[in-house]
Amino acid sequence: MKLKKTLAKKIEEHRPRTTRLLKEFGDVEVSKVTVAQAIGGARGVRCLVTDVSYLDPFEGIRFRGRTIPETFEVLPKVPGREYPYVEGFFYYLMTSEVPTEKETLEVVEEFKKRRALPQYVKDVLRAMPRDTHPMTMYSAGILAMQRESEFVKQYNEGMSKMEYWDPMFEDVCNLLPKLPVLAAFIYRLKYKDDDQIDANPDLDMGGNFAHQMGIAEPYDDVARMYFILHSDHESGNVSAHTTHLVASALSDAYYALSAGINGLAGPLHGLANQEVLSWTMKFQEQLGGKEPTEELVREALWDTLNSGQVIPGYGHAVLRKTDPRYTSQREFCLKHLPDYPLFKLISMIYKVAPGVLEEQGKAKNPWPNVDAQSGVIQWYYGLKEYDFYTVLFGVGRALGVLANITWDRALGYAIERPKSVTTAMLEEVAGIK
Ligand code: AMX
Repeated sequence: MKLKKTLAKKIEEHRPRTTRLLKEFGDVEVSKVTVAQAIGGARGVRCLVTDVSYLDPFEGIRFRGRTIPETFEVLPKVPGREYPYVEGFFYYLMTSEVPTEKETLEVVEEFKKRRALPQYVKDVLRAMPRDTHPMTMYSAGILAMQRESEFVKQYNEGMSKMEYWDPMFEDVCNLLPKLPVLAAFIYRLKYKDDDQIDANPDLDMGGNFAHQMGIAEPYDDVARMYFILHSDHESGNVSAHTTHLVASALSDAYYALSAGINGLAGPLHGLANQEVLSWTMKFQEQLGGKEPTEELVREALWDTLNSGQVIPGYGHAVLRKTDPRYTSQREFCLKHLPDYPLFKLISMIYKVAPGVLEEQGKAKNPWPNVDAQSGVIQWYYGLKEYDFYTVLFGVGRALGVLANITWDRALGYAIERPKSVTTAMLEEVAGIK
């Protein structure tokens, strides 16, 4: 595969930079750690390295140096469709090079060969109670496939550190194409009486996902957009960091991704998209058929805050402006579903919520994040089972975190092991007698 050859070349080019930094500049200080950071989730401590994406607090995410619109613009598009191939995006994330159409199609074909879900995974999922959360099923499905790991096989046979990235890459390319298939299988198992739809050999990753979900066009483009938008958000977020942390112990891609997905399942992280829809539906129920107004939205948001809960979909640990992933999805809505009542309500919340959060004065960022806007699109295209939404996030997130752990192996990043201190030690540093 040209992808693998290009990656090998990029790795060779990159390795001396990391070696030089470590050997010649290892003692240079990058960041200090305050008491607030030690207690408060290491917010802002600069101690992770990734070149796959970078998150600027005001501009938002750049994938390999390109903004979201630039990324969509530059990648090869599926003929007749609005959004690029997810496979081409993966090529780009991995290598930083924009693939040609031919290079993209080679990945599309390779991924088709690798995407069939093993029967035992289906058996495992069918054995789980149907009311199991789909994120639990998704994580379990990934973990069940760990026995397939090429990395483990080659590691047990004995392999040089310099070659670790190769079987990791193979694991990633075996696992990634199965994820949308796994997600669609879980969806049809849980919500459609296990009435499964076979893969369509003519379709790319996004197209086949829509097909196996049983949702018509333009849902294929929604899937492509969604997977790309949710792929990566630099390395410190819970899902990316967890995947990296677990992989740092030389655990394989299956163990690492399954762990990262468990982190994504938390309501302060990926589950927020489910929470947004659940909040909105409850609000509509309370209205009992009345037209929503800005005043009613404001009251409901204050009720949420006053009962000690967070407003889902708003705020961010790093961002200090509206998330461009929110904006990108909003633009999709303005084009495809401008008059849809639920979109209008989400827009009304967008108008009111930042003011409410500012008035409350706690959140450092009152603006919406990706999760405030994603559910309405799914709902519009008929995917109303909102506890499934985080699985979609989890398929997208895999693209970024799996690219990252391949590079972790290539650059020989160490096992992660920050140092802890006791409360008494902090008190001593602070000068408390
Ligand atoms: N609603 C109410 N309170 C909020 C808030 C929100 N949306 N966002 C932040 N706050 C509160 C915090 O809970 C914290 O309160 P505390 O002092 O009583 O503990 C205070 O404001 C300061 O927090 P912060 O520094 O602004 O944010 P953070 O870095 O600690 O947390 C996040 C970031 C995303 C967890 C938080 O904004 C939040 O809970 N948002 C709602 C959940 C959500 O949308 N999560 C998805 C994030 C994106 C993603 O990962 N998918």
